[in-house]
Formats: sequence, structure tokens, C-alpha cells
Amino acid sequence: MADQLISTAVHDQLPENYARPETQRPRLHEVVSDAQIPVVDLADPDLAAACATHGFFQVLNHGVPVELMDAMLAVAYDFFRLPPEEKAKLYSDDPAKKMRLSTSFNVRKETVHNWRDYLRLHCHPLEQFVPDWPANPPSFREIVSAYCREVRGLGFRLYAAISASLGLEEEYVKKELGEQEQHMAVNFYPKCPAPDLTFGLPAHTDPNALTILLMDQQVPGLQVLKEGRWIAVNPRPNALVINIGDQLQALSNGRYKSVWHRAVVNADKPRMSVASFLCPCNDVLIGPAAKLVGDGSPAVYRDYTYAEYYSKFWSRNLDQEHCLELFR
Ligand code: AKG
Repeated sequence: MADQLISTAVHDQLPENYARPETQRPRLHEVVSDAQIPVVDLADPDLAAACATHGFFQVLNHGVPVELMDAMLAVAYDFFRLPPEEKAKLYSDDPAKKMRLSTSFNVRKETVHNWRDYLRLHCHPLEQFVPDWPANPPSFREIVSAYCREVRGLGFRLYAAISASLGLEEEYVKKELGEQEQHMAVNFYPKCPAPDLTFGLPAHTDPNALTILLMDQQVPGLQVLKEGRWIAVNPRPNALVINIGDQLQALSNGRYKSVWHRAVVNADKPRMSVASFLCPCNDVLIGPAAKLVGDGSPAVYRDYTYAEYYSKFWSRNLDQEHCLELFR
């Protein structure tokens, strides 16, 4: 078991239980590195096309201050540079914990681990969760809270734009999904001695509604599946990467796609990404919007609660079939 953080040691060799069998390796030489995922503005009419064809896009003019994005990444690196003893105190492999420093994905279930340490935080309401967040670095709570507030605002602006792009009233997604929970994964991928044998995160879709991803501009690592090929995402300066999660795929009756993506690692540099997830509360009933269901387009998914979805998601391995397939 990966019962300790990988970032607290230097590794000359990949430990055996991180090496994927031949057929599951990243095949980095086959990745398309010069393609772009769409870059859009919030008011852009191309938003709908980006959601429908890619499920992933980069957003500019998003309203989140660039200095805050830089501060968020800087404090995240500082956090992972804390002494091993201090980080060890925060370690947990219990996915139910609302604040945990952990490693890989779900160490209790997996047989092959992933080259990632991560800090997982619940972020809404902030007053409830911030007192349990790490007290070090000293600026951590203040910077991360400010970033969470901004990202939440952006998430709701995106919900409005996405609703409108589906021909629904602007408030539709926000109203339908109810009070949104907000979680964060601060992903740290240390330098890896064998990037061709393992993943930071293997292929997965996001079980939530919408993900807003901030990443280190200097070190690529995110890849998105498009027409059977993995595309490397090259972040535009000052952009945030947005991806449609499983719940928006269901609500849009399959028009918008929650796309497979993965994080690969590299030998020369560590990498950081900060994923903010908006998701419905447990008891919210989710299903295709009535306006998007009609004669020519029957409901693709049945109604279900988010609690049902989330527990199904966590009971499986990350890279199995799309979890939404179980809700048809
Ligand atoms: C996740 O946290 O779910 C991700 O997919 C992170 C991807 C990345 O590190 O670029």
C-alpha cells in the first residue's frame, strides 16, 4: 500500500507497485502535443461548441485575479515543501474525511498506485471548513479562502453561460443543481523516475458538475481524450481550464460531454495543479432537463440522487467505463 506520501522522499527508482502493466501505460510517444483545446471568453458563442465537442476548454477574461491565481500556486508549492513530520500529521487515506493530505487516488482499494500526493479540502461554507485547514504556511488559509470565493463566483457565471448555451433560462443549472458544495484537490506530482510506466492520475471523468483547473504554466501534464487520441493541454497564460463533469452531461441529456482526462508525470520537474469542483448536495435529484427531452431526443439518463451517483463512483476503479453508463 502507498501508505505514505511520495513527496517526502527522493526516489531513484519507481517502486514496483506504481508500475502499470504494459497495456495500461501512458504511451507518451503517441500523445498529440500541438493541438489546442478551445479557448473561449465567457460571453463567447463558441462556448456551446466547446462544451459539446471537447467538454474541456480554457477560459479567458474569467474575472479571477491573476495575482490570486499565482499566489494560490505559490502557497500550494510552499505547502508541499513543509517538513515531512508536519505533513505526516495531516495524512489520511479515508475518503470520507473533509480535510486530508493523501496520496495516489484511493489507496485502500487500488492495487497499482499513482504518482500523486494531494491535499483535499471541503470549501463551502468557508466558515465551517477553514478552521480545520492546514495552519502552515501561515498565509495558506487566507489565500486559499480568497481563491475559493473567486472560483465559486466564476463557477456560477459559467453555470449561467452554460444554461443559456443550452437554450435554458440562465438560472436553470444553478437552480436545478441546488446549493453547491465546493471541494478542492491540490495535486502535487513529484519528479518521477519512470514517467512512461505510471500516471499522476489515470484516465477518469469527474463525478461532479463542473471543474475549474488552475495549473502550473511551466510544466505540462494534463491530457484529454479526443477521438481516441490523447491531447496534451498547453495552458494559455492566465487562463483557467474548465471541464464539464458527469452531472452536467446528465443534465444536458448528453449534449455536453464529461470527457476522459488524465495527468502524466515527468522526470525533470515536479508539477502542481489545483482542481476546484462544484457539485450538488447529496439529496439533489439529477436528470436530463425537461426542455432537452422530446420526441426526437428521449431521456438518455434516468433520474438519480447525487448521493447514489457518488457512492457508485467511489465503489469502482477510476479508469473503468464511464460511471454515467450505469444510469441509462
Ligand atoms: C483532477 O484533480 O481530477 C485532475 O484531473 C487533475 C488534472 C491535472 O493535474 O492536470
